[in-house]
Amino acid sequence: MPANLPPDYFDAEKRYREAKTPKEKIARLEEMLTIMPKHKGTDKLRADLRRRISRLKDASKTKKGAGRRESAYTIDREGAGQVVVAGPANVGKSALVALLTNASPEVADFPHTTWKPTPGMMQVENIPIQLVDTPPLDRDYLEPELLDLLRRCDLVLLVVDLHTDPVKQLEDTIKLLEEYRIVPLRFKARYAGERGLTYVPFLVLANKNDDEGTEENFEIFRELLEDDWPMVSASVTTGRNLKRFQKAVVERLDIMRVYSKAPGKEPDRSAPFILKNGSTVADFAEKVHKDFVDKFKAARVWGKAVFDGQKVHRDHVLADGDVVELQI
Ligand SMILES: Nc1nc2c(ncn2[C@@H]2O[C@H](COP(=O)(O)OP(=O)(O)OP(=O)(O)O)[C@@H](O)[C@H]2O)c(=O)[nH]1
Ligand SMILES: [Mg+2]
Repeated sequence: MPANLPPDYFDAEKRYREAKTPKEKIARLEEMLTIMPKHKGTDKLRADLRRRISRLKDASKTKKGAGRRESAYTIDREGAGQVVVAGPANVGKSALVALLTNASPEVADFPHTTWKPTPGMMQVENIPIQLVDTPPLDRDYLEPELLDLLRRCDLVLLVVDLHTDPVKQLEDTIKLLEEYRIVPLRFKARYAGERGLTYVPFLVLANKNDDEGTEENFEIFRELLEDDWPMVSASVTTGRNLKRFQKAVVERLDIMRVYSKAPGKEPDRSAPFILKNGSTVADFAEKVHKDFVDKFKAARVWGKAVFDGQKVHRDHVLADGDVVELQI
């Protein structure tokens, strides 16, 4: 589609080329962005302008700073797991992070709104989970640091839009990541013998399933997919199925909550210890305090799978919601 730019735009571009300082350049680029008409034919151009503005802003910040360049992609893992919200442009990644966490990334009705990752904490009952909003996965603007973030995280939440060819969105994204040696852990067997791959757990979120009327889109999407993806469908806008989505995230992170209890006292249920499913009493003790692993003599457990207060061995496998009293 042609861009059909108005003459004003070319005047602004000329002024941009004449600008000398970064501040002036940013102002001129912003001017070009305002003048540029908003339609499909200018998507890429606007994206490019926003990227240049963001780069310039970054660069001028670093200059003022104390030397070392702190990348926006250096995000400390917090809470029970780091979930990177990734996917094509305009699918609702930022809207999801803005709605479910304390962060407020910009949401807008055009592609390439996001240029930088933004972390926020999502509370699922009493489990804090970190969601990281990211720029769209686009071949033309792929930051190596985004790929590194995806390699390191605990779960990739791949968001697609049920209104705009979700099958293609999913397949293209997976293909792109595969080129950079990032592949779904679930399909590990397919890559047997290949080297240098990073296997990451994925969860697919088919977004914009706003009401009963869009449920059929989801059914069709699922039927058209060749692979059996861990998947959930919801709507950020209407809030439909978001609880189910949060539950799926916890399941995919493969975690459980265990509470610590002092003798004769009630446990603090607002502050669970988060452990991988299948963890034992010894793993729990280590989490409470690294000296405890060797020191504790016995443990008692209250929970669904045991008698209340039952004495257990250090290799006893715990279940979600268990309360443990370590006897030191
Ligand atoms: N109908 C509908 N629209 C949604 C939903 N979630 C997000 N949107 C809209 O989709 C558009 C894009 O949302 P963003 O959150 O900016 O999308 P993004 O994936 O972060 O986009 P980029 O930053 O460009 O990658 C906005 O107009 C949102 O209001 C949803 O569940 N239903
Ligand atoms: Mg965004």
